[in-house]
Amino acid sequence: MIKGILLDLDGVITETAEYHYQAWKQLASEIGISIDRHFNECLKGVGRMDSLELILRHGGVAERYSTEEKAALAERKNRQYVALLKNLTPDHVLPGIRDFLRDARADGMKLGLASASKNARTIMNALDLTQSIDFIADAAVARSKPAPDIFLLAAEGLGLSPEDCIGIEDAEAGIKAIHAAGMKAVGIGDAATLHEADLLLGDTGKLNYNAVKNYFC
Ligand code: B16
Ligand code: MG
Repeated sequence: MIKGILLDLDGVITETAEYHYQAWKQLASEIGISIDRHFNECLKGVGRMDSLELILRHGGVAERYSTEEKAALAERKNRQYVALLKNLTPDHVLPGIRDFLRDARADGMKLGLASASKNARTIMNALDLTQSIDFIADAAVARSKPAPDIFLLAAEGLGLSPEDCIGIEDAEAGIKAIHAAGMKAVGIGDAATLHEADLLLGDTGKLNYNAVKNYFC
């Protein structure tokens, strides 16, 4: 019997990956590194500093920057990302998500957000979804996915045991994090990257609350 559903944000509730990509691409080009959309796939669900490390390694310059310089680079990227978030409106909620949240709540399910983003609250406000969920876990106090921290924090925030919850994710690191937390995972995306998911759906339009509940109960 599941009592709580923990959702990822980027790639599940909305598609902020494109803004992350634009902001990282600009920063990378400013320091002489070229990244493309294919490379961006491996940044999905990965925290800010870990994403920067991957980009620096990709450019072969991981040793060139001090800890302070890396923090400044990440901050520069975040300023650009936050500026791009001004474009976000309630129309940017992915298909099926509003109905899913509404149906889950009407059935008494507790809903939590388990995003790696420190901008999660800003994004949920821009989407007008803050009132539709019960708890937003704080990415600042969690180790990055694939560590289970953010999902464990979200379950705790809802007052539930991990085994009473399922997680929904679009990234491989996220599916691993859900499993490491002792929960079952719904993957949104393709089988090539999300084959470890317990239930795999191609996109959020296929996310039907009753079907998900019946699958896991
Ligand atoms: P921020 P999710 C993740 O969101 C993004 O997929 C990832 O690209 C980003 O680096 C990470 O949040 C941190 O975001 O820089 O805003 O703190 O998929 O876990 O909702
Ligand atoms: Mg995601």
